[in-house]
Amino acid sequence: MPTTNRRVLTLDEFTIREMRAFPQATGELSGLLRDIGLAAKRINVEVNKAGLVDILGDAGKQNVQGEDVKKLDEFANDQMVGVLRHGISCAGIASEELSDFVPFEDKISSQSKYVCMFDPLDGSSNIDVNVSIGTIFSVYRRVTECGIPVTVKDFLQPGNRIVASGYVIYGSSTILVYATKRGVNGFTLDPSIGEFCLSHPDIRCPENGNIYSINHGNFFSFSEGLKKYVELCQTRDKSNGGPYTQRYIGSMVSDVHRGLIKGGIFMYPPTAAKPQGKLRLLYECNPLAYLIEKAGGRATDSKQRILDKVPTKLHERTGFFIGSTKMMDELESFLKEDEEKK
Ligand code: AHM
Ligand code: MG
Repeated sequence: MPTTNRRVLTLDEFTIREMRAFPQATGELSGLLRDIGLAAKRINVEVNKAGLVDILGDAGKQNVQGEDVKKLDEFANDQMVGVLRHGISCAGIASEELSDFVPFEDKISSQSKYVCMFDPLDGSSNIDVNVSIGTIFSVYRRVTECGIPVTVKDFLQPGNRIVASGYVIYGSSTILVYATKRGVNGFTLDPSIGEFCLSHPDIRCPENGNIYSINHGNFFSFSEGLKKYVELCQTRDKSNGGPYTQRYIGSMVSDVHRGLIKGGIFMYPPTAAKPQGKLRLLYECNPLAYLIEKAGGRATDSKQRILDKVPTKLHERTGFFIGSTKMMDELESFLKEDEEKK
């Protein structure tokens, strides 16, 4: 019979160990992360059998952003809402798939000090073609007092107030990466025991890299500065690490994860079709920006730090640039030119 390897730390063991570093901690945050881990395991099971059951394809509806909703999106959303509603650590949620936030009004949940925001399945256009997709989440301390239903104020907080954020990627393996002020750690799902096990302790984003990630199809609607930066990526000489490699999965969570591990930059600027940008500040950009900063990288909207943006509505979109600090510095020197020309 195989013996358990006690050198492996599970997600639950890790979060409890982290909690012990704070004698005043109530365990609510560890509970919440455990709930998210549970939802992720259930989503993972469905993602893995997506080709086998009648879960592929559009659900025949559009979400609040006017985009097609896939069945798996709905399933993932239901799992996230379900575990958080029935857990004891979350007072309310907001989701990319729902038009409005949802307060959890039962006695236990409404006493909780945390709210959670998520994109239940990022990169969903990739579901039908077996490409990695993921769940992105962030946790904030509510600003209203505990005991009453949460309000929109609890959700419209800048990213610099995040308590924890992270993502799960359903890929060649399933990995959950999360950040708190204590750092960034990654846990790979061991399917034989159904547990997320610490596989990437204390992740640091390399200062520099040679992979850039952007949808080149939009090239002609990029700003002049951005066009020049992209051209530099392609033409820089060998002694300067060039030419850079271009990679674009179309699931931001996977593109950003690659940058976190290998070094790199991911860019989704405003385009002619999406003048405010495509990606959502609250569900997609803030959680990844918090995580990359905790790992030593940076994220901006080209004018300011993503985490300092004060949101005005739940489904707000933004331009997004994220990655290794040296690459971000260079990119910003080009984007500055655009600002100076205005
Ligand atoms: P989604 O949340 O509807 O899946 O959309 C977000 C995704 C990102 O993961 C990805 O980087 C981007 O949209 C791809 O968009 P495009 O096809 O315009 O390049
Ligand atoms: Mg998304």
